[in-house]
Amino acid sequence: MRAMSNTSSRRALLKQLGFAGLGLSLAELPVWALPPLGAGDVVAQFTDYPASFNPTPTPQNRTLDLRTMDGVFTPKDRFFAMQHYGHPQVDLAAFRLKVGGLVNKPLTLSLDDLKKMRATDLVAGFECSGNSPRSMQGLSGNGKWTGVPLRAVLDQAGVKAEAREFVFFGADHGQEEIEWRTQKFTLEQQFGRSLTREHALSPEPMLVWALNGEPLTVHQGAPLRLIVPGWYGVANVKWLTDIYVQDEAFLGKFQTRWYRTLRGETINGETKWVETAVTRMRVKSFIARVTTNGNAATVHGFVLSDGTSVKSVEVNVDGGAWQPATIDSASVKDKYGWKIFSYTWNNPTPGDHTLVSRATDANGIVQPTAKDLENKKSFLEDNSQFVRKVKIG
Ligand SMILES: Nc1nc2c(c(=O)[nH]1)N[C@H]1C(S)=C(S)[C@@H](COP(=O)(O)O)O[C@H]1N2
Ligand SMILES: [Mo]
Repeated sequence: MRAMSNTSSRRALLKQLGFAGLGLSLAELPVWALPPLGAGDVVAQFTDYPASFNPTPTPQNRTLDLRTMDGVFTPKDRFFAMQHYGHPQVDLAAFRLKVGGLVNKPLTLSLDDLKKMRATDLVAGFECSGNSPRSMQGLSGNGKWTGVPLRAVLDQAGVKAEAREFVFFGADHGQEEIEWRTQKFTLEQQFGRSLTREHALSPEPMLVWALNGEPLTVHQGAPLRLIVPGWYGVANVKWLTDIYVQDEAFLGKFQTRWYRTLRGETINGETKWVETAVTRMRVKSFIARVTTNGNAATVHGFVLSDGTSVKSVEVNVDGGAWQPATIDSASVKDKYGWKIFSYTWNNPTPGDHTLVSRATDANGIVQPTAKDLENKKSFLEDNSQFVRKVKIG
C-alpha cells in the first residue's frame, strides 16, 4: 500500500463524510493508509448506522466511528475509550509505579526512570470484548505504542522463584458489592487484572506511555498503561500504579466475573455449559469503507487477530459466492496490528446492497456467522461476520 502524503485527499474524505468541521488533526498522518481518494472516487453511504449511533455518549466514553478511518492507525482523539470507574485524577508529576510482593527488590519508578530504559515501539490493535455489530464495531482501535517490555522492569525487581501471579492495578476505583455465600460486603475496589508468571515474563507485554508518537491522553490511561498484545482490551490496564507479585491466583471482579464467556461446548462428545475467561482475541474482519469510481467499487476493511497470521479474507455481495479479497502486504508485517483488506466490486448497480466479509486464520479458524455463535449465551467475544448495508449511487 502506498505511503500517504496527500493531505488534501484526506481532507476530501473527511469532507465527503461530513466530518470536516470536527477539527480532526491532519498532523497525525499515519505511516500508511487506505489509498487516498483519487479524482472521481465517491464514498458510498452505509445505511446501517442506527439513528441513535453516538460516538461520544459521555465525555469519558468514546466509540470509533469506522467511517472516519482513513488509515490503519487510529488517532488518539478517536481511539475508543472504555472504563468502569470513569477517569481517575492522576498527578502526572508525582506519578510513581510501584512494584512489590514476591520480588527481591521492590521498586518505585517515575516515568523518567522508565523512559531511561531501552524504549521500543509496538504496533498493536485491540477491541473491547463487548465490541460487536451492535456498537458498529466501534469499540476497537489500532495504534503504535511506545514503552518498555514489562519483563525489563520485572527483571530489575528480581522475581522470586515462588511467584505465580502478577497483578496490575489502575488508579481508578469504586464501591463494589462483594458477595460471599449469604453475606454482602460493600468495599472500595481498585481496577485490577492479572497475568500468569509465564505470560508476564514473556517478551510481549509492554508498559507504554505513548500512542502514535504522542503521550497517552487521560482516555488511554496516562501516564502509563499495560499493553498485552493479542488479548482483548480488558487486559490493557490503564492508569497503571501498582504491580504486585504473588503466589495465589487473583480473583478480582474484572478478572474472574465480568470478563467471562458462557457457552455450550462439546466436551468428550457431550454438550457442557462452560464459563471461560476472556483472553486472546478471536479472529474478526469488518468492512469499513466502500468507494465507487466509474463502473467499479472498492471495498476496504480491517482484520483483527490475536497475532495468528491471517490466511484469507473473503467478501460476499448480496448473498452471492464468497470472493477472495486482497490483504495489504505492508500491514501484514506487524504481527499484532490490524490488517487492511480490499476487494474490487465490478459493476455495482445503483441502489441498496448487502456486503459481508469473513476472515480465516492460519490455523483454519473461520470467522463465524451470528448463527454459529448461538451457543454463546453471554454477549462478550462476538466475532461474528458483520453484515453491512450500503447504498450505491
Ligand atoms: N484502569 C483501568 N484499565 C482498563 C479499564 C478500566 O476500567 N480501568 N477498562 C479495560 C477495558 S474493558 C478495555 S476494553 C480497555 C479499553 O482501552 P481504551 O479505553 O484505551 O480503548 O481498557 C481496559 N483497561
Ligand atoms: Mo472492554
